[in-house]
Amino acid sequence: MNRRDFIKTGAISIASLQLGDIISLIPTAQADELKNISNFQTLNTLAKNIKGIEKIPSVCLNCSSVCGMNVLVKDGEILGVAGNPNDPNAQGKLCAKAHGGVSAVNNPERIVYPLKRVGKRGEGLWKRITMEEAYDTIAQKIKKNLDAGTPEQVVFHQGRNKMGDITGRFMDAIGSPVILNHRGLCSSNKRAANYTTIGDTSWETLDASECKYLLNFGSNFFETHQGGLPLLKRFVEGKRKGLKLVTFDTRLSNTAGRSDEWFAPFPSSEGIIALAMANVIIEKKLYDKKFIDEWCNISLDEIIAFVKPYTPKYASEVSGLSEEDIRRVAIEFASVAPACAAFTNRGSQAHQNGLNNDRSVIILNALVGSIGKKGGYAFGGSKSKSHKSFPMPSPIPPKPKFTTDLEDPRLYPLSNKWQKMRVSHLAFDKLKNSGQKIDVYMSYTISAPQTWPEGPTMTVDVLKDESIVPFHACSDVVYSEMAHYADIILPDATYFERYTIEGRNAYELIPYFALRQPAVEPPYDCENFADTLIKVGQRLGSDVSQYFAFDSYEEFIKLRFSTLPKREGLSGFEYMKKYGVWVEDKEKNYESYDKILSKKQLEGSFVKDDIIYIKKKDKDKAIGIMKDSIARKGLKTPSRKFEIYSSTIENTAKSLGIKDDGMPHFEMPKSLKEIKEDELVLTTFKWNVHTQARTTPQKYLTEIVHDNPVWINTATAKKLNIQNGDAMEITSYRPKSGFRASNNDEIVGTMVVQAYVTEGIHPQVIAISNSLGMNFGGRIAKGTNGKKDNIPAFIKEDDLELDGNIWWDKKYGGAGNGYNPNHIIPINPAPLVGMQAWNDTICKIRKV
Ligand SMILES: Nc1nc2c(c(=O)[nH]1)N[C@H]1C(S)=C(S)[C@@H](COP(=O)(O)OP(=O)(O)OC[C@H]3O[C@@H](n4cnc5c(=O)[nH]c(N)nc54)[C@H](O)[C@@H]3O)O[C@H]1N2
Ligand SMILES: Nc1nc2c(c(=O)[nH]1)N[C@H]1C(S)=C(S)[C@@H](COP(=O)(O)OP(=O)(O)OC[C@H]3O[C@@H](n4cnc5c(=O)[nH]c(N)nc54)[C@H](O)[C@@H]3O)O[C@H]1N2
Ligand code: SF4
Ligand SMILES: [Mo]
Repeated sequence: MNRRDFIKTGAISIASLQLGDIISLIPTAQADELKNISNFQTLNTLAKNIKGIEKIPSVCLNCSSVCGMNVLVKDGEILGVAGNPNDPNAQGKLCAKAHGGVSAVNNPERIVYPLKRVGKRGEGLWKRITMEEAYDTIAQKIKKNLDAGTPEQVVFHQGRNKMGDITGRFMDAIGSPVILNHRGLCSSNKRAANYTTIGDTSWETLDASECKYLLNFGSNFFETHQGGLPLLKRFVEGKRKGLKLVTFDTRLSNTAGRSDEWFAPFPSSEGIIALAMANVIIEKKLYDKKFIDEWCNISLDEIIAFVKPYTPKYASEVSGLSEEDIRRVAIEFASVAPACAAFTNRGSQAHQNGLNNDRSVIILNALVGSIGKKGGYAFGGSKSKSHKSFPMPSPIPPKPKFTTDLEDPRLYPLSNKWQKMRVSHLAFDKLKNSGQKIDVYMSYTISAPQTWPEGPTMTVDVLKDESIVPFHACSDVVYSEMAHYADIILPDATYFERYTIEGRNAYELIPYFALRQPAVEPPYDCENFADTLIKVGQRLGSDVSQYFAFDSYEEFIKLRFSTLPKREGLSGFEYMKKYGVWVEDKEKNYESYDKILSKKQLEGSFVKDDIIYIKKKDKDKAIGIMKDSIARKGLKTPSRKFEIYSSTIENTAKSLGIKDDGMPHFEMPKSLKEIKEDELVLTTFKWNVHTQARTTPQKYLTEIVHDNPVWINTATAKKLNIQNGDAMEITSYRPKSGFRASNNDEIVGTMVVQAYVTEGIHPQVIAISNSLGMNFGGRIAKGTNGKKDNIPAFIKEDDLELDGNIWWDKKYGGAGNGYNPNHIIPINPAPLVGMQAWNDTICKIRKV
């Protein structure tokens, strides 16, 4: 039965669960007979019925690259997706995950009703309720805190939330600053490195199609990366013109394997490799003197003195790379400047010293003058029209005037300096061990029990404890690891069924934005969480409801687009619905810092120490820099120049009693420095067909990858008598510095997992992917066959492909659902920024 029939026949064919019925959602692993029924019709149907297919422009959200797509719809049913050629970033390309994502819509294990917990938290007993009851219950819990004057006890925890416009408005309206997110797990060191040096951006936007040499420190952009597909598309174009790619990854990722050269450095040594390359570039006089003189905030002589100690010999000792390679690659890189770029990602930044690693890499671009240049370390992505540039409907709620230690931790002052990056991986520990109380916890697109360090242990302990988390409302599309610990589950619309104003770094360096719009209606009681919040807001009394005087999120988006000029005779909203994308009529944004400020821009400005300011009430705002008596825009750092030395870092460190002269420096994290011969470094990575915790319930993707053995080097395995496929036990230890530091080998956890023996990894490193090892999320995520009828909260009709066809079920000799490594990875925030140092975990292994 297809989706249209679900909708048409309504109540008769929907799930058997009646209002008030109670059911158990603890996953039952009743095996079914393997059946050879295949009902895979999508592609066939698509080919046969090519006529009459509607193309609805929208935006993919199966990962954070947000590529433009056309959703192919016939008779109210999604047949598939194709790239939207109007999208300037992905330019009509999509990856496998985009196609796999379609299965989330008609997933028979989708949550389609609001559910209320009965029994104990985590017991898995649920009662079907109405959406009205859900709104009222949540509103009442929140109202209690508003009446008591404790709005900060209402916490909103978001993951990849693309509707900050409405969720932020909601939190502002109720007066709570406590918004937690995922950034400290993801990219805050990298962002902080870009902000301290360039100031203008949290993220580079490589001009790869024009580039001749890429130095990749720990990005796997063939498979992952936050702008992966748009970058890869341009990389391929560059490659045709002779672009060379050199990758530093501890593991032979698909990017490393397809690079011209792959080096596997010792973890955390990326910074010293980059600094040694800087040393070589200086020694060989391959630097761009003009850029340094004009745009760097320290002189060439100061740079010479600063890089002096970082010799190729020193870097070789630390990283294991040869001196010759470091020299040669540095020379090759600098020789093609400015059409070259050195860049980073989680391989370099997810360390205790990640901020310095990434700063050291970015500085290479400044030395050779490729910052903002054609083919270089371009940026200007932040100039893309983001949802921030659209007006918010009035009245606009004021921002709360206070913060709490939960979302604004005093120990990590740089976490929220430029952007709200938080250090949310400390939040659960704080709730357990500090006095901060909360009352209402709302979670949205986040699966902390799965994706957090110590998620399956610490996070779950806290979420289960009703004295710490008295009330938890979770919005989700499946019965996830997070939903299992909720009191109310809100059935969300999938990203095929809702609106969002989207946009990312503009890889064409021309501002753009996109619209995600519903291609089909959400089924049953499913509702965009934005609409749910609007309805809850309307129930919170006039102080709050005044900010939610619109019927729906669609109306909210229309109001926000109301200032767009007409195009092709269409209103902004109509234009966006038709094309999905708006590209500004502008030139490519190269060397934005060199732009001359216009008379209009300079109106009311004054100059102090060469910096141009505009008078503002609170603090004068810097808008440019005088150079040879000409007013230019400059970079958005305090000095308006590229900052090799950072006063922000020096001063922040001082405020915490940490010694730091503000220059990037290399210091190996204590645990790694003191690593013993029988110890290894445990690292993690992401799969090409999985995204975090969101794709595992999607059948085609999980059919491709459902297992994640631990990568171990052949020589290391041989020493321990471990063969490919053997079970091995990993024991991990607390870090020797930082949060909960322990010098006594305090164990975090152990896990037994299969070995994947390969030459493709550093001998002192092991690697395991995340995204798998789910306890919930349905039969696909669990890797277990079972009868659909056991889980009547979901769409009643089963998908015949799932009905007993999960061939990787352990019961049939398959690999099962894989492993989640996060219970053995310690919470480990890096200094100043608080980024989780995922790749610094010391462990020991033994054959079992
Ligand atoms: N070991 C290890 N752990 C990691 C990482 C790693 O490399 N290694 N990576 C880290 C990184 S970079 C990040 S960003 C974090 C991400 O971690 P998360 O933010 O937790 O992951 P997501 O996959 O974005 O969110 C998953 C949740 O959103 C739900 N969901 C999916 N679609 C929808 C929807 O449309 N609506 C609603 N309401 N819910 C939805 C899913 O069912 C799931 O419960 O994980 C981190 N964890
Ligand atoms: N397919 C897919 N795409 C995604 C995502 C996804 O989950 N799946 N997630 C999105 C998100 S939220 C993010 S943050 C990005 C992440 O994008 P990336 O940062 O590119 O991905 P990761 O796999 O986290 O890490 C990149 C590489 O770092 C390597 N590495 C680990 N430790 C070290 C080390 O100590 N040194 C060095 N040099 N390398 C090391 C790993 O082997 C891995 O290949 O991808 C985004 N895109
Ligand atoms: S890279 Fe991410 S956003 Fe782009 S098509 Fe693939 S899953 Fe979708
Ligand atoms: Mo991430």
